[in-house]
Amino acid sequence: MSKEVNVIRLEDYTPPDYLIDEVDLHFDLDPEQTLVRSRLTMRANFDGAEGARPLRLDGRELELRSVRLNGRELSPPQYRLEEEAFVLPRPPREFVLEFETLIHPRGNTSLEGLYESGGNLCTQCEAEGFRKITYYLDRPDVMARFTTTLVADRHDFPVLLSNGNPEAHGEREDGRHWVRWRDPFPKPCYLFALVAGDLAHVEDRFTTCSGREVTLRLHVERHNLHKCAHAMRSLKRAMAWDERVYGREYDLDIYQIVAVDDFNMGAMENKGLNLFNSKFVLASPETATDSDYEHIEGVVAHEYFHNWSGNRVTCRDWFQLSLKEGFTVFRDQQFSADMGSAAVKRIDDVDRLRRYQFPEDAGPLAHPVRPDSYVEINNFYTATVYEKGAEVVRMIHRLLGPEGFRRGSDLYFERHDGQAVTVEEFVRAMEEANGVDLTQFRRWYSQAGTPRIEASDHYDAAAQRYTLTLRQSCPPTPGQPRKLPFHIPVEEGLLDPSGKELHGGTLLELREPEQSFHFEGVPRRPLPSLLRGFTAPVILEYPYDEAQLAFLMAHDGDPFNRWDAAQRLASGIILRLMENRAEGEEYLEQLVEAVRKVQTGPVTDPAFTARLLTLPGEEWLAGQGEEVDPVAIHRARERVRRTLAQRLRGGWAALYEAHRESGPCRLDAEAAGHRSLKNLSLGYLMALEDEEVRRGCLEQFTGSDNMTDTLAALRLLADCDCPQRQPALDAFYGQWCEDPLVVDKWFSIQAASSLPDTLERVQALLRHPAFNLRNPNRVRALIGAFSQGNPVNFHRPDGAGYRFLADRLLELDPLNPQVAARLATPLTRWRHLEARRRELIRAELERILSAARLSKDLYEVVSKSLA
Ligand code: 7MF
Ligand code: ZN
Repeated sequence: MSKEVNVIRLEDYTPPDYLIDEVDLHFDLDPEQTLVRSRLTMRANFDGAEGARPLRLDGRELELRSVRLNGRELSPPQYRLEEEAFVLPRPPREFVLEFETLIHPRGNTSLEGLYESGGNLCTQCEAEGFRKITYYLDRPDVMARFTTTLVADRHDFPVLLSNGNPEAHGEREDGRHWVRWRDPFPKPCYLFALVAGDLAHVEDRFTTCSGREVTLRLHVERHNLHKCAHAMRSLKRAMAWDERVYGREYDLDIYQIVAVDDFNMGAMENKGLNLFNSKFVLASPETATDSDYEHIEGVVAHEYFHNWSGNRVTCRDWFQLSLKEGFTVFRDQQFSADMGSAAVKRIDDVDRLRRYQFPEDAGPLAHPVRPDSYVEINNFYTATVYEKGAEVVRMIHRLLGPEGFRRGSDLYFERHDGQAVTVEEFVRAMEEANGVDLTQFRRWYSQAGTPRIEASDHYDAAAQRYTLTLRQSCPPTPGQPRKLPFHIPVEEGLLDPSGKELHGGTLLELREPEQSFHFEGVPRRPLPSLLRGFTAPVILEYPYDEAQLAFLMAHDGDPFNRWDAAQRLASGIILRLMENRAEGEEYLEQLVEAVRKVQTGPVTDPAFTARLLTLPGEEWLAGQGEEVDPVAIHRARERVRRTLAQRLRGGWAALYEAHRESGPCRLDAEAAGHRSLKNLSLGYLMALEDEEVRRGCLEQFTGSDNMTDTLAALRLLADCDCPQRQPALDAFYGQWCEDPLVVDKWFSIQAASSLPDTLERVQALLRHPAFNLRNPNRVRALIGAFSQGNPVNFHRPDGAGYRFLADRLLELDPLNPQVAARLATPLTRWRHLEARRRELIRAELERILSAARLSKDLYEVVSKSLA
């Protein structure tokens, strides 16, 4: 590490020396220059007998105009300004500090703090953005009551919003008006928000379980008013669900959501005033896909659930991020499972975990769910903290059962309401409410890496006894060469040769490095179905042969394991074909027959069947091997896809026809399931490279009345070198060029195409008038889709894909370091690649590192990747 960086460590945590009880904020808003006045009512939080301690308030890029202590203006050396702090050497024990600072929203391209988006002003403060607004104790264990007064031009900014309930408003002579908001709940400053703009809204009401009336408002640009219904419906469902399942009621008179086009992340749970990336709010059947609808429901619920898991009970420090994020992701997953098909939801969540979190846990940036150090906290909003954190909460839920978990969550919310706490308090509430000991289980929070379980078995026919032996291990991760054994819940079932369950649903608790479990009275040698429902975030290996996997795929009583068996079967075959091993061909026959069985069998849940027939992703396949060539993986997978297409052509055509809807598009989950199976079938048919199929695909593209079918067809056309390709892409752009969220889909489809000239096309699209490096959605749609969603082209053997990404990172970093650091992820995933590509990536990482001015964000990701 050449650069001097400040490493923040969990072990260094100390409580704040000063607390803030009340904050009075006053904003004189203007895009060029905003005057912020703050009045902080503060007191010492240490024993006075020790003498005074200096007060250090965080602040970044602020222009200090004046500061008063108890009404008296201060000047240096009464205070001191540092690069990122205001220091008062000897404050009294109780005092009022008043600041006047200037900030410049229009010049703020980092989209953190107060910034401008589409002519409106808005804020993003999590994790440490508030310090870019005014001097403050910018840490989550300082909780204060906020009052916020917004003053702005009435014409440009008719709508003025902040946290809490509206209290007063008025007009001024000079064409400006003002609104005052008061939030009665003490909160850390990361939950602060303001919005000023020319926005329209839709309004609804929700009556809480105790009979209180809550006003719900969704603020969007006027031309998007017709795209709000789904988000509003999702919000009301989430509110009712949290009352029913967790006994949690909303607590203010009003709940508002604002859609913003320039937003670094998905959304933000600011108290009473959520800010959303417009992509997770706006939907209409013509412009949004079924998966957009699902994501919107999930994100709206996630942010709403934070009102309790995050806001009423918040985090003591940022090492505890998973306390609110892991728990809230688990809650939104439970909610979505209740709203639709639970089996499909579980498959999608696990698929996501394996695709994003497993590689993180196996790479140079691996860290525990509760990290013990960081350089830039924004880099720790990771799949590990979120998705693995949710799996850890899910394991507690599984170990305690739904009622026990509810007892634990009730105790947690009641005991810690209004507090800033740690993961430890969460686990302890679960323990105490249930009289259990989770000491060993806590290792899930402190040890990184994906544990492996090797399963083996033995059947004693004479004694009718079946013995299952599980051995666990966990690979070394940065800073953690050796691991202690985890407490792992493993649900199992035993199948007899007819497919009947001999024994099912038992939860085995693996605690030792190696442990055997005995099953008595087993009449025949059973086939084990292991880790049903994916009860733990581990890699479980058992020496299944292809016939056994095909059997489980058809007969397992657990739908998740049916899917998992299909994935195992297909992965094994693809990897063997890649290594040119002869038995690959033979096993391919078994896959064809297994797929034929599914194709011709009864379909009860089409969305599930679609998952069952989807081949494992290239990233996941790559993660299975070492010294991997991503191009070879792509070819082997395509080969399997083509074989399934050719051998089962009639079956795919029949499925396609059977799941076509008649009449106008319906938006319910059932209709969406049919579309997913229909479009999967079309995908196989398109692998035939058949002119008639292409015409049919174009017909679907042209004739569709919904974005799901349109986009599925366009994606397939964009992936084939055929005459229909360019006209379809042009027509799509022509129709949707006014809608940036749809244009993003157009960028992504082209960037994800497996055609050989894709990188050159992506480079040309950088100069397209609709592309804008300052907008995170555009960046992710084009550059992100290429580098994260197109392995065969990103990993071009000449290294041009890596060079392209590194160039973009260097351009983006000075504008928006958070997004740049996140976009760098594909360059951190080199460990499993073959030597030449590893070297090419290393060279690009070194080139980035040698750049003159690198942000902390990008520096941390790149330097850790090289270590
Ligand atoms: C659903 O967690 C799941 C995860 C931080 C920003 C939203 O509520 C959030 C914010 C990031 C990454 C993922 C999500 C969020 C953020 C997210 C959104 C919806 N507190 Br960074
Ligand atoms: Zn969250």
